This record gives sequence, C-alpha cells and structure tokens, in this order.
Amino acid sequence: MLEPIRKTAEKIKRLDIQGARNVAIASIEAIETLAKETKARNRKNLLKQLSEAKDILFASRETEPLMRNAVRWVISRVERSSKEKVGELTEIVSSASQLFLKDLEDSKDRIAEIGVRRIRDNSVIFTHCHSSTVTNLLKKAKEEGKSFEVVCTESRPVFQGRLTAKEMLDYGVNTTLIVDSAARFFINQVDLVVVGADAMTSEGNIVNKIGTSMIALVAYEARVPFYVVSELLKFDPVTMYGDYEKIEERSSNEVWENPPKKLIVRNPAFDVTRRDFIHGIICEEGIISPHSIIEVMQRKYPWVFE
Ligand code: RUB
Repeated sequence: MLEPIRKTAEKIKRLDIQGARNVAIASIEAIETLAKETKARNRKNLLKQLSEAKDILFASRETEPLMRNAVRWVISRVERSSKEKVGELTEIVSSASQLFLKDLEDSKDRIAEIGVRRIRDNSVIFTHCHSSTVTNLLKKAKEEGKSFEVVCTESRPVFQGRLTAKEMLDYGVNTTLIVDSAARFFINQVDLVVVGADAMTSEGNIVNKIGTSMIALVAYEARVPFYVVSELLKFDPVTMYGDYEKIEERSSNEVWENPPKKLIVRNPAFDVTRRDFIHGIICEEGIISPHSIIEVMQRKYPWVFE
C-alpha cells in the first residue's frame, strides 16, 4: 500500500525530484494516491497508513519544512474530521491536497507578480542552484518584456544550476553559467541577487543550497542587493521552540566517486544565510524583512504553530 510513497521518497532522495516546492508537491500527490488506492478497512487503519507515509516522506530529505507543513496539514484535516467511513475520509485527503496545491500555485504567481517589480530593464540578475520560485519570477519578467540577463552558478556537486541555465535559455534570456567559486569575480557585474529557500527560521535566517551564504557575504561586501524568493510555508515552526533546522548531509560520492582511502569528503546540501545579509524576502504577502517572519506567519498561517 505504501509503495507509491516509497517510490516518491526514493526519487526525492536521488534528486530526481529537486527543489523544495517540487518535493512538497510530489509528496502531497503521493499521499493523495495512497488515499485513492488504500484498502484500509476503518478510520484507525487509514490514519495509521497516513502516519507511516508521513514518516517515510519526512525521512527522504531532512531540510524540507514546506513538505512537512504540507503533509501535516493534509493529514490534520482527516484527524479533525468526525467522519468514520474510509471513503469519506479519503475524499477529505483528496480535497485538502487539491486545495493545498492550488494555494501553493497561487503563492508562486503572487510572488512573481511582486518580485518582477524589482527587476529593472537592462539589469543583470545573479542566482544560485535551481529554484522554481526564482525561475518563475524571471519567466514572468521576460513575459512582461523586461530586458535583463542572468548569471547562474553551476551549483556543485550535482549541477542543479544547469537546470536553471537551460530554463532561462528556453525563456529567451541571455544567460551565463559560472563555477560557484567565481561568484566574487562576477558580483560587481550584477545588479541583484535572487535565490530560493528550503527553510526559514524563526530568527529570519534562510537555509538554501550550499554556497548561498557565501554568495550573500560577497553581495554584502559588494553592496549588491540580495533577495530571497520564497513561499512563507518554508518557515519551520520547530525553530521557534529551540530546535535548529537540520542540515542534510549527502553522500560523499557526489563530490568524488573514488577518493583516496582515508580522505574525508563532506557534502552538506545546504547552509544558513544570516538575516543581516538579506535585503528582503519576496513572499506571497509582499516583500518583507526577515525580522518580521514570525509576525507575518502568525497572521497568514496560524495553523503552522498548532
Ligand atoms: C534546491 C534549492 C532551491 C530551493 C528552493 O536544492 O536549494 O533553491 O529548494 O527551490 P536541491 P523552490 O536541488 O538540493 O533540492 O523555489 O523550487 O522551492
């Protein structure tokens, strides 16, 4: 019964599905499939399957609060319902999943509408890794007829920057790909840095692809505005109660397949960018200061804190 869930979790682990939004979308779709195909005989049985599915998905990647918030919310709709019939409960899973995905899509469009105003004609935009929220914003800017260029990092070790580069070329944007360590070399030639996020903490710090914090430092030193483009639901409520956001460490094979014996190779997937280096977070509620993240979250998504 949990096979579709395991398959999705495997794809997420392998990065066949990458980026926080895509990870959350795939997880919700897998939960919906489970609900459609379940052979659970009663409410208790169904809730047990959903809980097991949740654990498998959560274990696929550690630094994905959007996925956790999404899955928790859908399951909480079932828990809160007083219905007993399995058919009625699986219906709730479907409608909650569809509603969540629609809201996520609306947030993406709203973020693009807001962020596009920060893209000036004839500007050069720097980005890192592959964020679908960022590429959607840049696509909208192109559709609105703005003329700009993109510089993107290749994003070692798995080269997600190539996805960004290909997407930009498809949209007709002049694009330059650079190695990650050339960020300082090129930063004076760009007008704006925009990156995505995997997680946002209660202190307003941002977790994103490894190397993001170095780019933020370089941008700060060069006085180039650095913006994070992110749905608010990447906020992780556990950070408010003292826990640190866990940083996924991936296999060293991604860095060097056959390294010399005894060599230690480390491969953290993400790093933390302190709020002091972030000009603003471009989210569905507008461009906000990282300092106000808790306040905005409490207003817009109070259920996250339950
Ligand atoms: C991707 C990455 C992206 C965020 C945001 O890392 O760091 O910037 O996930 O993406 P990985 P999105 O390739 O390891 O998943 O805006 O699509 O949610």
